[in-house]
Amino acid sequence: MGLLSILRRLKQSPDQEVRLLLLGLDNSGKTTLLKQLAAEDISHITPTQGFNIKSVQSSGFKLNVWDIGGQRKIRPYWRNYFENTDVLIYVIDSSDRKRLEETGLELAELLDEEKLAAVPLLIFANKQDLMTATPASELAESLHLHTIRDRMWQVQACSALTAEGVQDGMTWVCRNISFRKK
Ligand SMILES: Nc1nc2c(ncn2[C@@H]2O[C@H](COP(=O)(O)OP(=O)(O)OP(=O)(O)O)[C@@H](O)[C@H]2O)c(=O)[nH]1
Ligand SMILES: [Mg+2]
Repeated sequence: MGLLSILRRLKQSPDQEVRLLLLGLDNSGKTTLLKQLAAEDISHITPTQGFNIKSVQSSGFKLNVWDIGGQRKIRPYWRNYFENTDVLIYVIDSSDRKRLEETGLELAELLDEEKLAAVPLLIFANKQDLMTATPASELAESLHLHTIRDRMWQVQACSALTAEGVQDGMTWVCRNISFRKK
């Protein structure tokens, strides 16, 4: 390693801490995604009753990822986690056509939250490994995502099960981190 690159590394460290909030309906795959990000075993995941948090390093950032349970009775508690969020990651089960409207309504409510105003939004169109999954572009259209004009946003097709598309999504996240609190 050359002197310059060593100096550059020293200058960059310590990694900047960022807060990522993972939300979405129950069964959408948030915890599976979180474990995939942390390179942990994904074979024994049960519905989240409270929340999980993990820290992962990426692109010179220390990403503190908060995964909150998505069951209907837990959703009122989502708001306790809004503060200081740098990027909101919204996870959708692309194969769950029956709850597409429900997930759209929850997302619309989040976009109206003052504490999440202008926070960049990544939507993971998850479970793309399933034959029955709706393509990400079609989801974007159904949810009228093109009407979002008050923040940066992106839809990323992925499978938390196979990890396909997950890194592409995280690359977008790292490029769009907002440092509103600094
Ligand atoms: N086929 C497929 N199954 C997935 C994928 N991601 C998650 N699952 C499965 O979906 C189910 C729910 O996953 P979880 O990660 O527990 O979902 P969650 O969003 O954390 O659910 P709550 O904690 O209840 O909010 C599990 O059986 C996962 O194995 C995926 O990309 N493809
Ligand atoms: Mg969970």
